[in-house]
Amino acid sequence: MQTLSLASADVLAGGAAATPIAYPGQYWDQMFNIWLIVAVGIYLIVALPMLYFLVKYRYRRGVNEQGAQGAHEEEGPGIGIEVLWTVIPLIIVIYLATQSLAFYTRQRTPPADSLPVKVESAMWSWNFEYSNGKKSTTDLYVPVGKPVKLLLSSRDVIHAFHIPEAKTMEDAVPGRVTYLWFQFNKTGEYRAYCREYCGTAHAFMLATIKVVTPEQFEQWLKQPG
Ligand SMILES: [Cu+2]
Repeated sequence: MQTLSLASADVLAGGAAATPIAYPGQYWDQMFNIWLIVAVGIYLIVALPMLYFLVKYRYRRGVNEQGAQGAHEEEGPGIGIEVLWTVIPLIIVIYLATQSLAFYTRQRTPPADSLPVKVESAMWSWNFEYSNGKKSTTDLYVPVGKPVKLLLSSRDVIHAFHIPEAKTMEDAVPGRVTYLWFQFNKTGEYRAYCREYCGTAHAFMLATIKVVTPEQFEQWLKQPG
């Protein structure tokens, strides 16, 4: 059900109707697209008239060489246009700020039915523990279509758990528990990396996220070990 509600939220946010490969990556893509559209729009509104005026009012010998003396100081651009070019950018930046805050909140707030997994990092490995006590190293098994909340800690130095496909990352810091959440909507294997330089074997500090069907996951979870 969570998959459905997350997917319908995407449609409301103007995203693609097709289920995305992973959350919260999808939210970042939507935000990127919104900022891109706004930025390109503003660029065109500014740059196209600029190019036109550049040609129209270019210097030509003997043509209007004195300029309209004092005209700007006396008349000014007018209060109407002043208000217009103050209010419109204000609305745009308020929109971008609230939109960004909404996306940020979604990507930082694990859905209520998230599957909790403890992640202990150490030079140089990732160790996972599920709520029934089941442990694994390097391989993180998760069910497809289900949000997963990772509770990160570290035994030694600062590491960072990074899942490129889900566009999410969080530091694992000694002495405290940090978190991130993600959800994969397609079975398969995805890579996770340590994204905080943590010593000699940092580059080999990898994990594999094995996204399996809920049945396979339940079966795996019940196996001792
Ligand atoms: Cu590391």
